[in-house]
Amino acid sequence: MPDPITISIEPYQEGTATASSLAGDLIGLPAVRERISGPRPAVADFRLLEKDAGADAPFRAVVHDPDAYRSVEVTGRLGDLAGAAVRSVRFQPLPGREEFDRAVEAVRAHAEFGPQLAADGALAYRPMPPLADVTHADGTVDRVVTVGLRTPGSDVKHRIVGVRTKDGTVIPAPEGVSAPSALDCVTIPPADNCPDPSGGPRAVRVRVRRGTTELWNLVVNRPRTSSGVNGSGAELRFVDYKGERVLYQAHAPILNVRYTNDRCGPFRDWANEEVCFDATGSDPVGPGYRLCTSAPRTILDTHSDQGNFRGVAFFHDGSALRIVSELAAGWYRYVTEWRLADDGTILPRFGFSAVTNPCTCLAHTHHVYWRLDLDVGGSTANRVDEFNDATGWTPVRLETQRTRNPASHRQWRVVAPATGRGYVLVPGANDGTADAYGVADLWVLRYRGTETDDGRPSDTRAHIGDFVNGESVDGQDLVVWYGAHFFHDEAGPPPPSHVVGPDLRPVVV
Ligand SMILES: [Cu+2]
Repeated sequence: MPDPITISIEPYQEGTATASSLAGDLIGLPAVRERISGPRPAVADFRLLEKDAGADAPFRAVVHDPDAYRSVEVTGRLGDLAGAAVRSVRFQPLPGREEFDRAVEAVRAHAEFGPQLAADGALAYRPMPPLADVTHADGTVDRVVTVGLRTPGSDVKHRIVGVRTKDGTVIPAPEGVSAPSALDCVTIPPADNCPDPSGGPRAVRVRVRRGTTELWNLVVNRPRTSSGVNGSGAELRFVDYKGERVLYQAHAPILNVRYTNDRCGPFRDWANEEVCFDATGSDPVGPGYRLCTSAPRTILDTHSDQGNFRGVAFFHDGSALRIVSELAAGWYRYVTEWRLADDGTILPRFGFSAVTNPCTCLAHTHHVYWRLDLDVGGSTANRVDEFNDATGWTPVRLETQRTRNPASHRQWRVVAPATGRGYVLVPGANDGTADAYGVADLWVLRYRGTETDDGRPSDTRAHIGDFVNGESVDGQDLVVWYGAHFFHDEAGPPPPSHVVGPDLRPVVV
């Protein structure tokens, strides 16, 4: 009998500056107050731009004024806040539950749509896209929250309306949303009705031990506190296996979907809105992090949007620690999961589902892009090799973006030259190959603290390629991005699985 596995979870305290510790100082900067004068300014985004940042790290923050609907970006160094640069930027925070519920109330009070919503089987739901803001000739912008209406009794089964946040005016056909549709896709109604208690730590330190041997030691952020302008799912940091660093950070900052012939969308999704799934166990550090006594069950298992928990669920299944959460973006539902096996193998996973909507019965492709900041063996000097049948392993010298080639068994490995230890990245059988919209399957980049996501591109496509500019990656601190592409067509044969992701297997070369 091997020794039993024990899992410990404790709150993790950031060692460096955070948005909440700096909020007052940032909002109080004269250059910020000049542009942001409303009564409720808030730091909407904050990040340090350097690994293992010290007291004078460079940072970037966004301060948002929800009343004037204006935002500024603040960039500078922690040691010299007064010297920070401030400039106006466009920023549209996602509608929270309260704002969305207010929009639904406005629709219920509307002369035409109110009665429709009272009918049997009718419902109001969060659609895509979440906002349909209107820009006026004078440059001011009205925030418009979209509301999806399902009216099963009529020819029009779904329509998306807008509600102007400042006065509750209903806009029957806002620009930029799909036309009213006779399609009624997916029979799962949106629920999202599990408790959402406040409190609980932003992040936790998790340890997996076999007997007295520590296998895994890492920090986990729930999706709600994950990094990136659109969040990045369940996020891992400082991942050590048997006392040696493997990953500095691992997350999925880019998520989008494109429909064949653009019959809906395309949409850039977000990965920080948690929804309900089933997780049975205890919450050792408060809400949001649950240690399970049985396997968590998501919408992919239950075909239901209901559940008893939101946040991150941990479960050891006998050979691996599973780290599971479920996300919503409009009508989409995503399962974000990491499996950390006792033997050192790492399996990033993403699963795709949806609740009632007018789009997903049309053929579409989901794209998810993981950012894997590998620091194998604790060293930041790593190397990437690419394998092909004809040529064997070839070192990658310069930043590059690559596509899969199953015929030549193409795969990649990240190696610490000092020790020969590394990880092979084997593409998943279900991971597809990039089309023009998917861009590519793998990127090798020099580590840059400013390149943790692709920002706010004006289109929905992934813009990781903007970071490929010929820098050396041989023996450098490097980052691998990996894309998976899931073709979803309910009219075609059912896919073998609704889950994608590569395998990262430890090797010694
Ligand atoms: Cu789909």
